[in-house]
Amino acid sequence: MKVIFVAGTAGAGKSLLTSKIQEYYTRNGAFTSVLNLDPGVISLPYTPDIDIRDHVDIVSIMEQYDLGPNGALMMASDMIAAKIDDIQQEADRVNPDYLLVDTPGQIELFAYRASGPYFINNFASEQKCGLFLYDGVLTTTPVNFVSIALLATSIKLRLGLPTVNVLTKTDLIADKISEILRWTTNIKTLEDAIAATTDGETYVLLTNILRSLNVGGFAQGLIPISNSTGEGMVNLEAALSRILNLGEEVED
Ligand SMILES: Nc1nc2c(ncn2[C@@H]2O[C@H](COP(=O)(O)OP(=O)(O)O)[C@@H](O)[C@H]2O)c(=O)[nH]1
Ligand SMILES: [Mg+2]
Repeated sequence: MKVIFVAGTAGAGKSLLTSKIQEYYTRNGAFTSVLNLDPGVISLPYTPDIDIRDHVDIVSIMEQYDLGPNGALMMASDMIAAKIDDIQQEADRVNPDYLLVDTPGQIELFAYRASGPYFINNFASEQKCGLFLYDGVLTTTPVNFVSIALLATSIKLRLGLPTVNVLTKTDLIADKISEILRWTTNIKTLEDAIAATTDGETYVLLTNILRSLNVGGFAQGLIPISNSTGEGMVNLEAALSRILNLGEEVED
């Protein structure tokens, strides 16, 4: 079993991408299951094979501890760690080639509290990797791009997974994609875009952040995809394979 953790900001397309990867892998003959790790989600674009909501119930937490939705969501996210043995057993019983893990909508509850990293470190599998989704519609200005790259880097530090970076919703930003991709491959174009659109403190801050991010090779290989049209899925599968299967394609 190889595990892919799908992470990114709320609304970036994690759940929809999870369903699209499952479809893609299944079509190519790989036995692929999905674990929904978002205790607060109401509807999903796929049927989860394993579901944290079977173990952690937001409504009863709200009632039992007299909490509002945010407090209950925090508590529910913390409880993910306590349910790891049950989830592991279910996953081992299903034993797919690939287990896709759709992470909580609020990335900070998963990445910055203890339970997410704990779950990742302690879940037993052959291989693990992460996907980080840059929300296409939020990534179109240099300020937003650097801000999300900073978040992606911070989350990579927290989760400690080899990570593939993905730019989602390319169908909605067709006129911006080539510019964004240029920023990732030629840092000078991003510096120029920052210089052209910001000044003062913002400029100084962004330029300094960019310098540190660049040392870590921050957005290398950002893969543009659309969950609506399926564009880019082949490239995404190849990038995942490079990490998970040492370059082998998904089996037929
Ligand atoms: N046009 C378009 N919409 C998308 C794409 N990916 C996700 N969405 C939409 O964005 C919204 C949030 O997606 P969802 O998968 O729930 O995001 P999550 O919060 O990261 O799990 C939904 O309305 C999706 O239909 C995409 O590639 N293109
Ligand atoms: Mg979701």
